[in-house]
Amino acid sequence: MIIDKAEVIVTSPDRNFVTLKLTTDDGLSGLGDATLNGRELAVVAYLREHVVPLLIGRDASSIEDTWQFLYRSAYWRRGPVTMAAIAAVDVALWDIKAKAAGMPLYQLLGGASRTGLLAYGHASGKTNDEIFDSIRSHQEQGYKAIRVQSAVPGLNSIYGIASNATFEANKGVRYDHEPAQRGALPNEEDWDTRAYLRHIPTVFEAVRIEFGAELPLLHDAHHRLTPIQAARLGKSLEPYDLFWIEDLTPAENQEALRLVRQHTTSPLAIGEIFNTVWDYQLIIREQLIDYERSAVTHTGGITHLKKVLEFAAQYQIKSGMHGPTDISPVGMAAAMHLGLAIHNFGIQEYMMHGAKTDSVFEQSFTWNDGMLYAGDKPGIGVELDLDEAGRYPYVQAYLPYNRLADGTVHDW
Ligand code: GCO
Ligand code: MG
Repeated sequence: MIIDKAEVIVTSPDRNFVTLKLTTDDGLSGLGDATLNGRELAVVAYLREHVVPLLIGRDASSIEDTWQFLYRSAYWRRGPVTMAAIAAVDVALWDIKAKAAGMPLYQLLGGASRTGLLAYGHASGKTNDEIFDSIRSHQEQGYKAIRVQSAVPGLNSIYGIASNATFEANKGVRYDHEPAQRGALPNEEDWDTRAYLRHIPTVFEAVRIEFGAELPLLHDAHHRLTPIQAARLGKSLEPYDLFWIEDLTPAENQEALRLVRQHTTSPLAIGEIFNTVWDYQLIIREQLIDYERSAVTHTGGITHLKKVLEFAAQYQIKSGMHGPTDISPVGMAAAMHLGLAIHNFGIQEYMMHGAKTDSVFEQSFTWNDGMLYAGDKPGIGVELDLDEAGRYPYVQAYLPYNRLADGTVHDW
């Protein structure tokens, strides 16, 4: 099993995706997701210029050795570009190994620890009534756990809220905020932490009154708060029994969560922008979080994320893998196989992709009654239609950013 071909495929059906396809001399192929939203081409160049030449002629079955070789030989370790590139190689090699074994990947990872994966979707709205409609639409689609994001009175835009058009078109379920096709410059949004902290508890109070105590609810603060503001939000949401509050403080500062943890029993999740176990070292050891949010795609693939999650398991911390639409179906499938195999699975984020994306990536995972099922096809169970992919060339797209009322750039 010698790697004799490595192709980096860029396609933009509903948004940009970067996929690595490795082929071996005995005709097996594997896929890995290398999508880094808004910085896609940096990973493309990293792969094409620096990684592909190292792969040709290597033994496709040496997954751990290839991982260590790519990580250590670069000398410049970690970081989202490097780790997304390594992740793509790693997942493609696992896909090949599982195909060679004639097994779905989760079997090689130890076999299934559960029958399916509980997933959560994204409800949002500008008013409480819109949020209620969006929650109901999600429930009609089967979702049993729901993230709730709300507009804040006085602010024009806010993270995680569907535009009117996408909300209507997708009946509140599929929305493509942070889409491709944003044009040449990023959208500027506005932010006011005090207004947000006043408003969000009223939203969760209304949602609990409308939907009762049972429904697992989640919320994402998208790294916008200081530790003391985060502590206050955690405390003020305690009566509404959230499944988790995510990314309360900027993720770079692990120590910030010490203060938050001292003040609230709301469960905490962080890590969608982390890339390695080193980013988690302090918060796992000090038990400052309850769920770790890393995606296979951004955290060095199956090989590395499995190690991070095993470390987390020693402290009863569970997985809550990142799964927005900027993770491709290849990345989602990899997450499902890993989530099925590990003991400490918590929940999987799942935003459905659009029809065009589904036409490029032929998927065998399924969605039924709020649960994801990885399927039993050999490998990760996703194939890429190169002709379809070729119909959708790359589109320059940036994530939005925030400014405060006085013009200061704030965390987005
Ligand atoms: C989430 C995330 C995403 C990110 C996006 C950035 O919880 O799903 O916060 O919505 O903003 O992945 O590319
Ligand atoms: Mg998030």
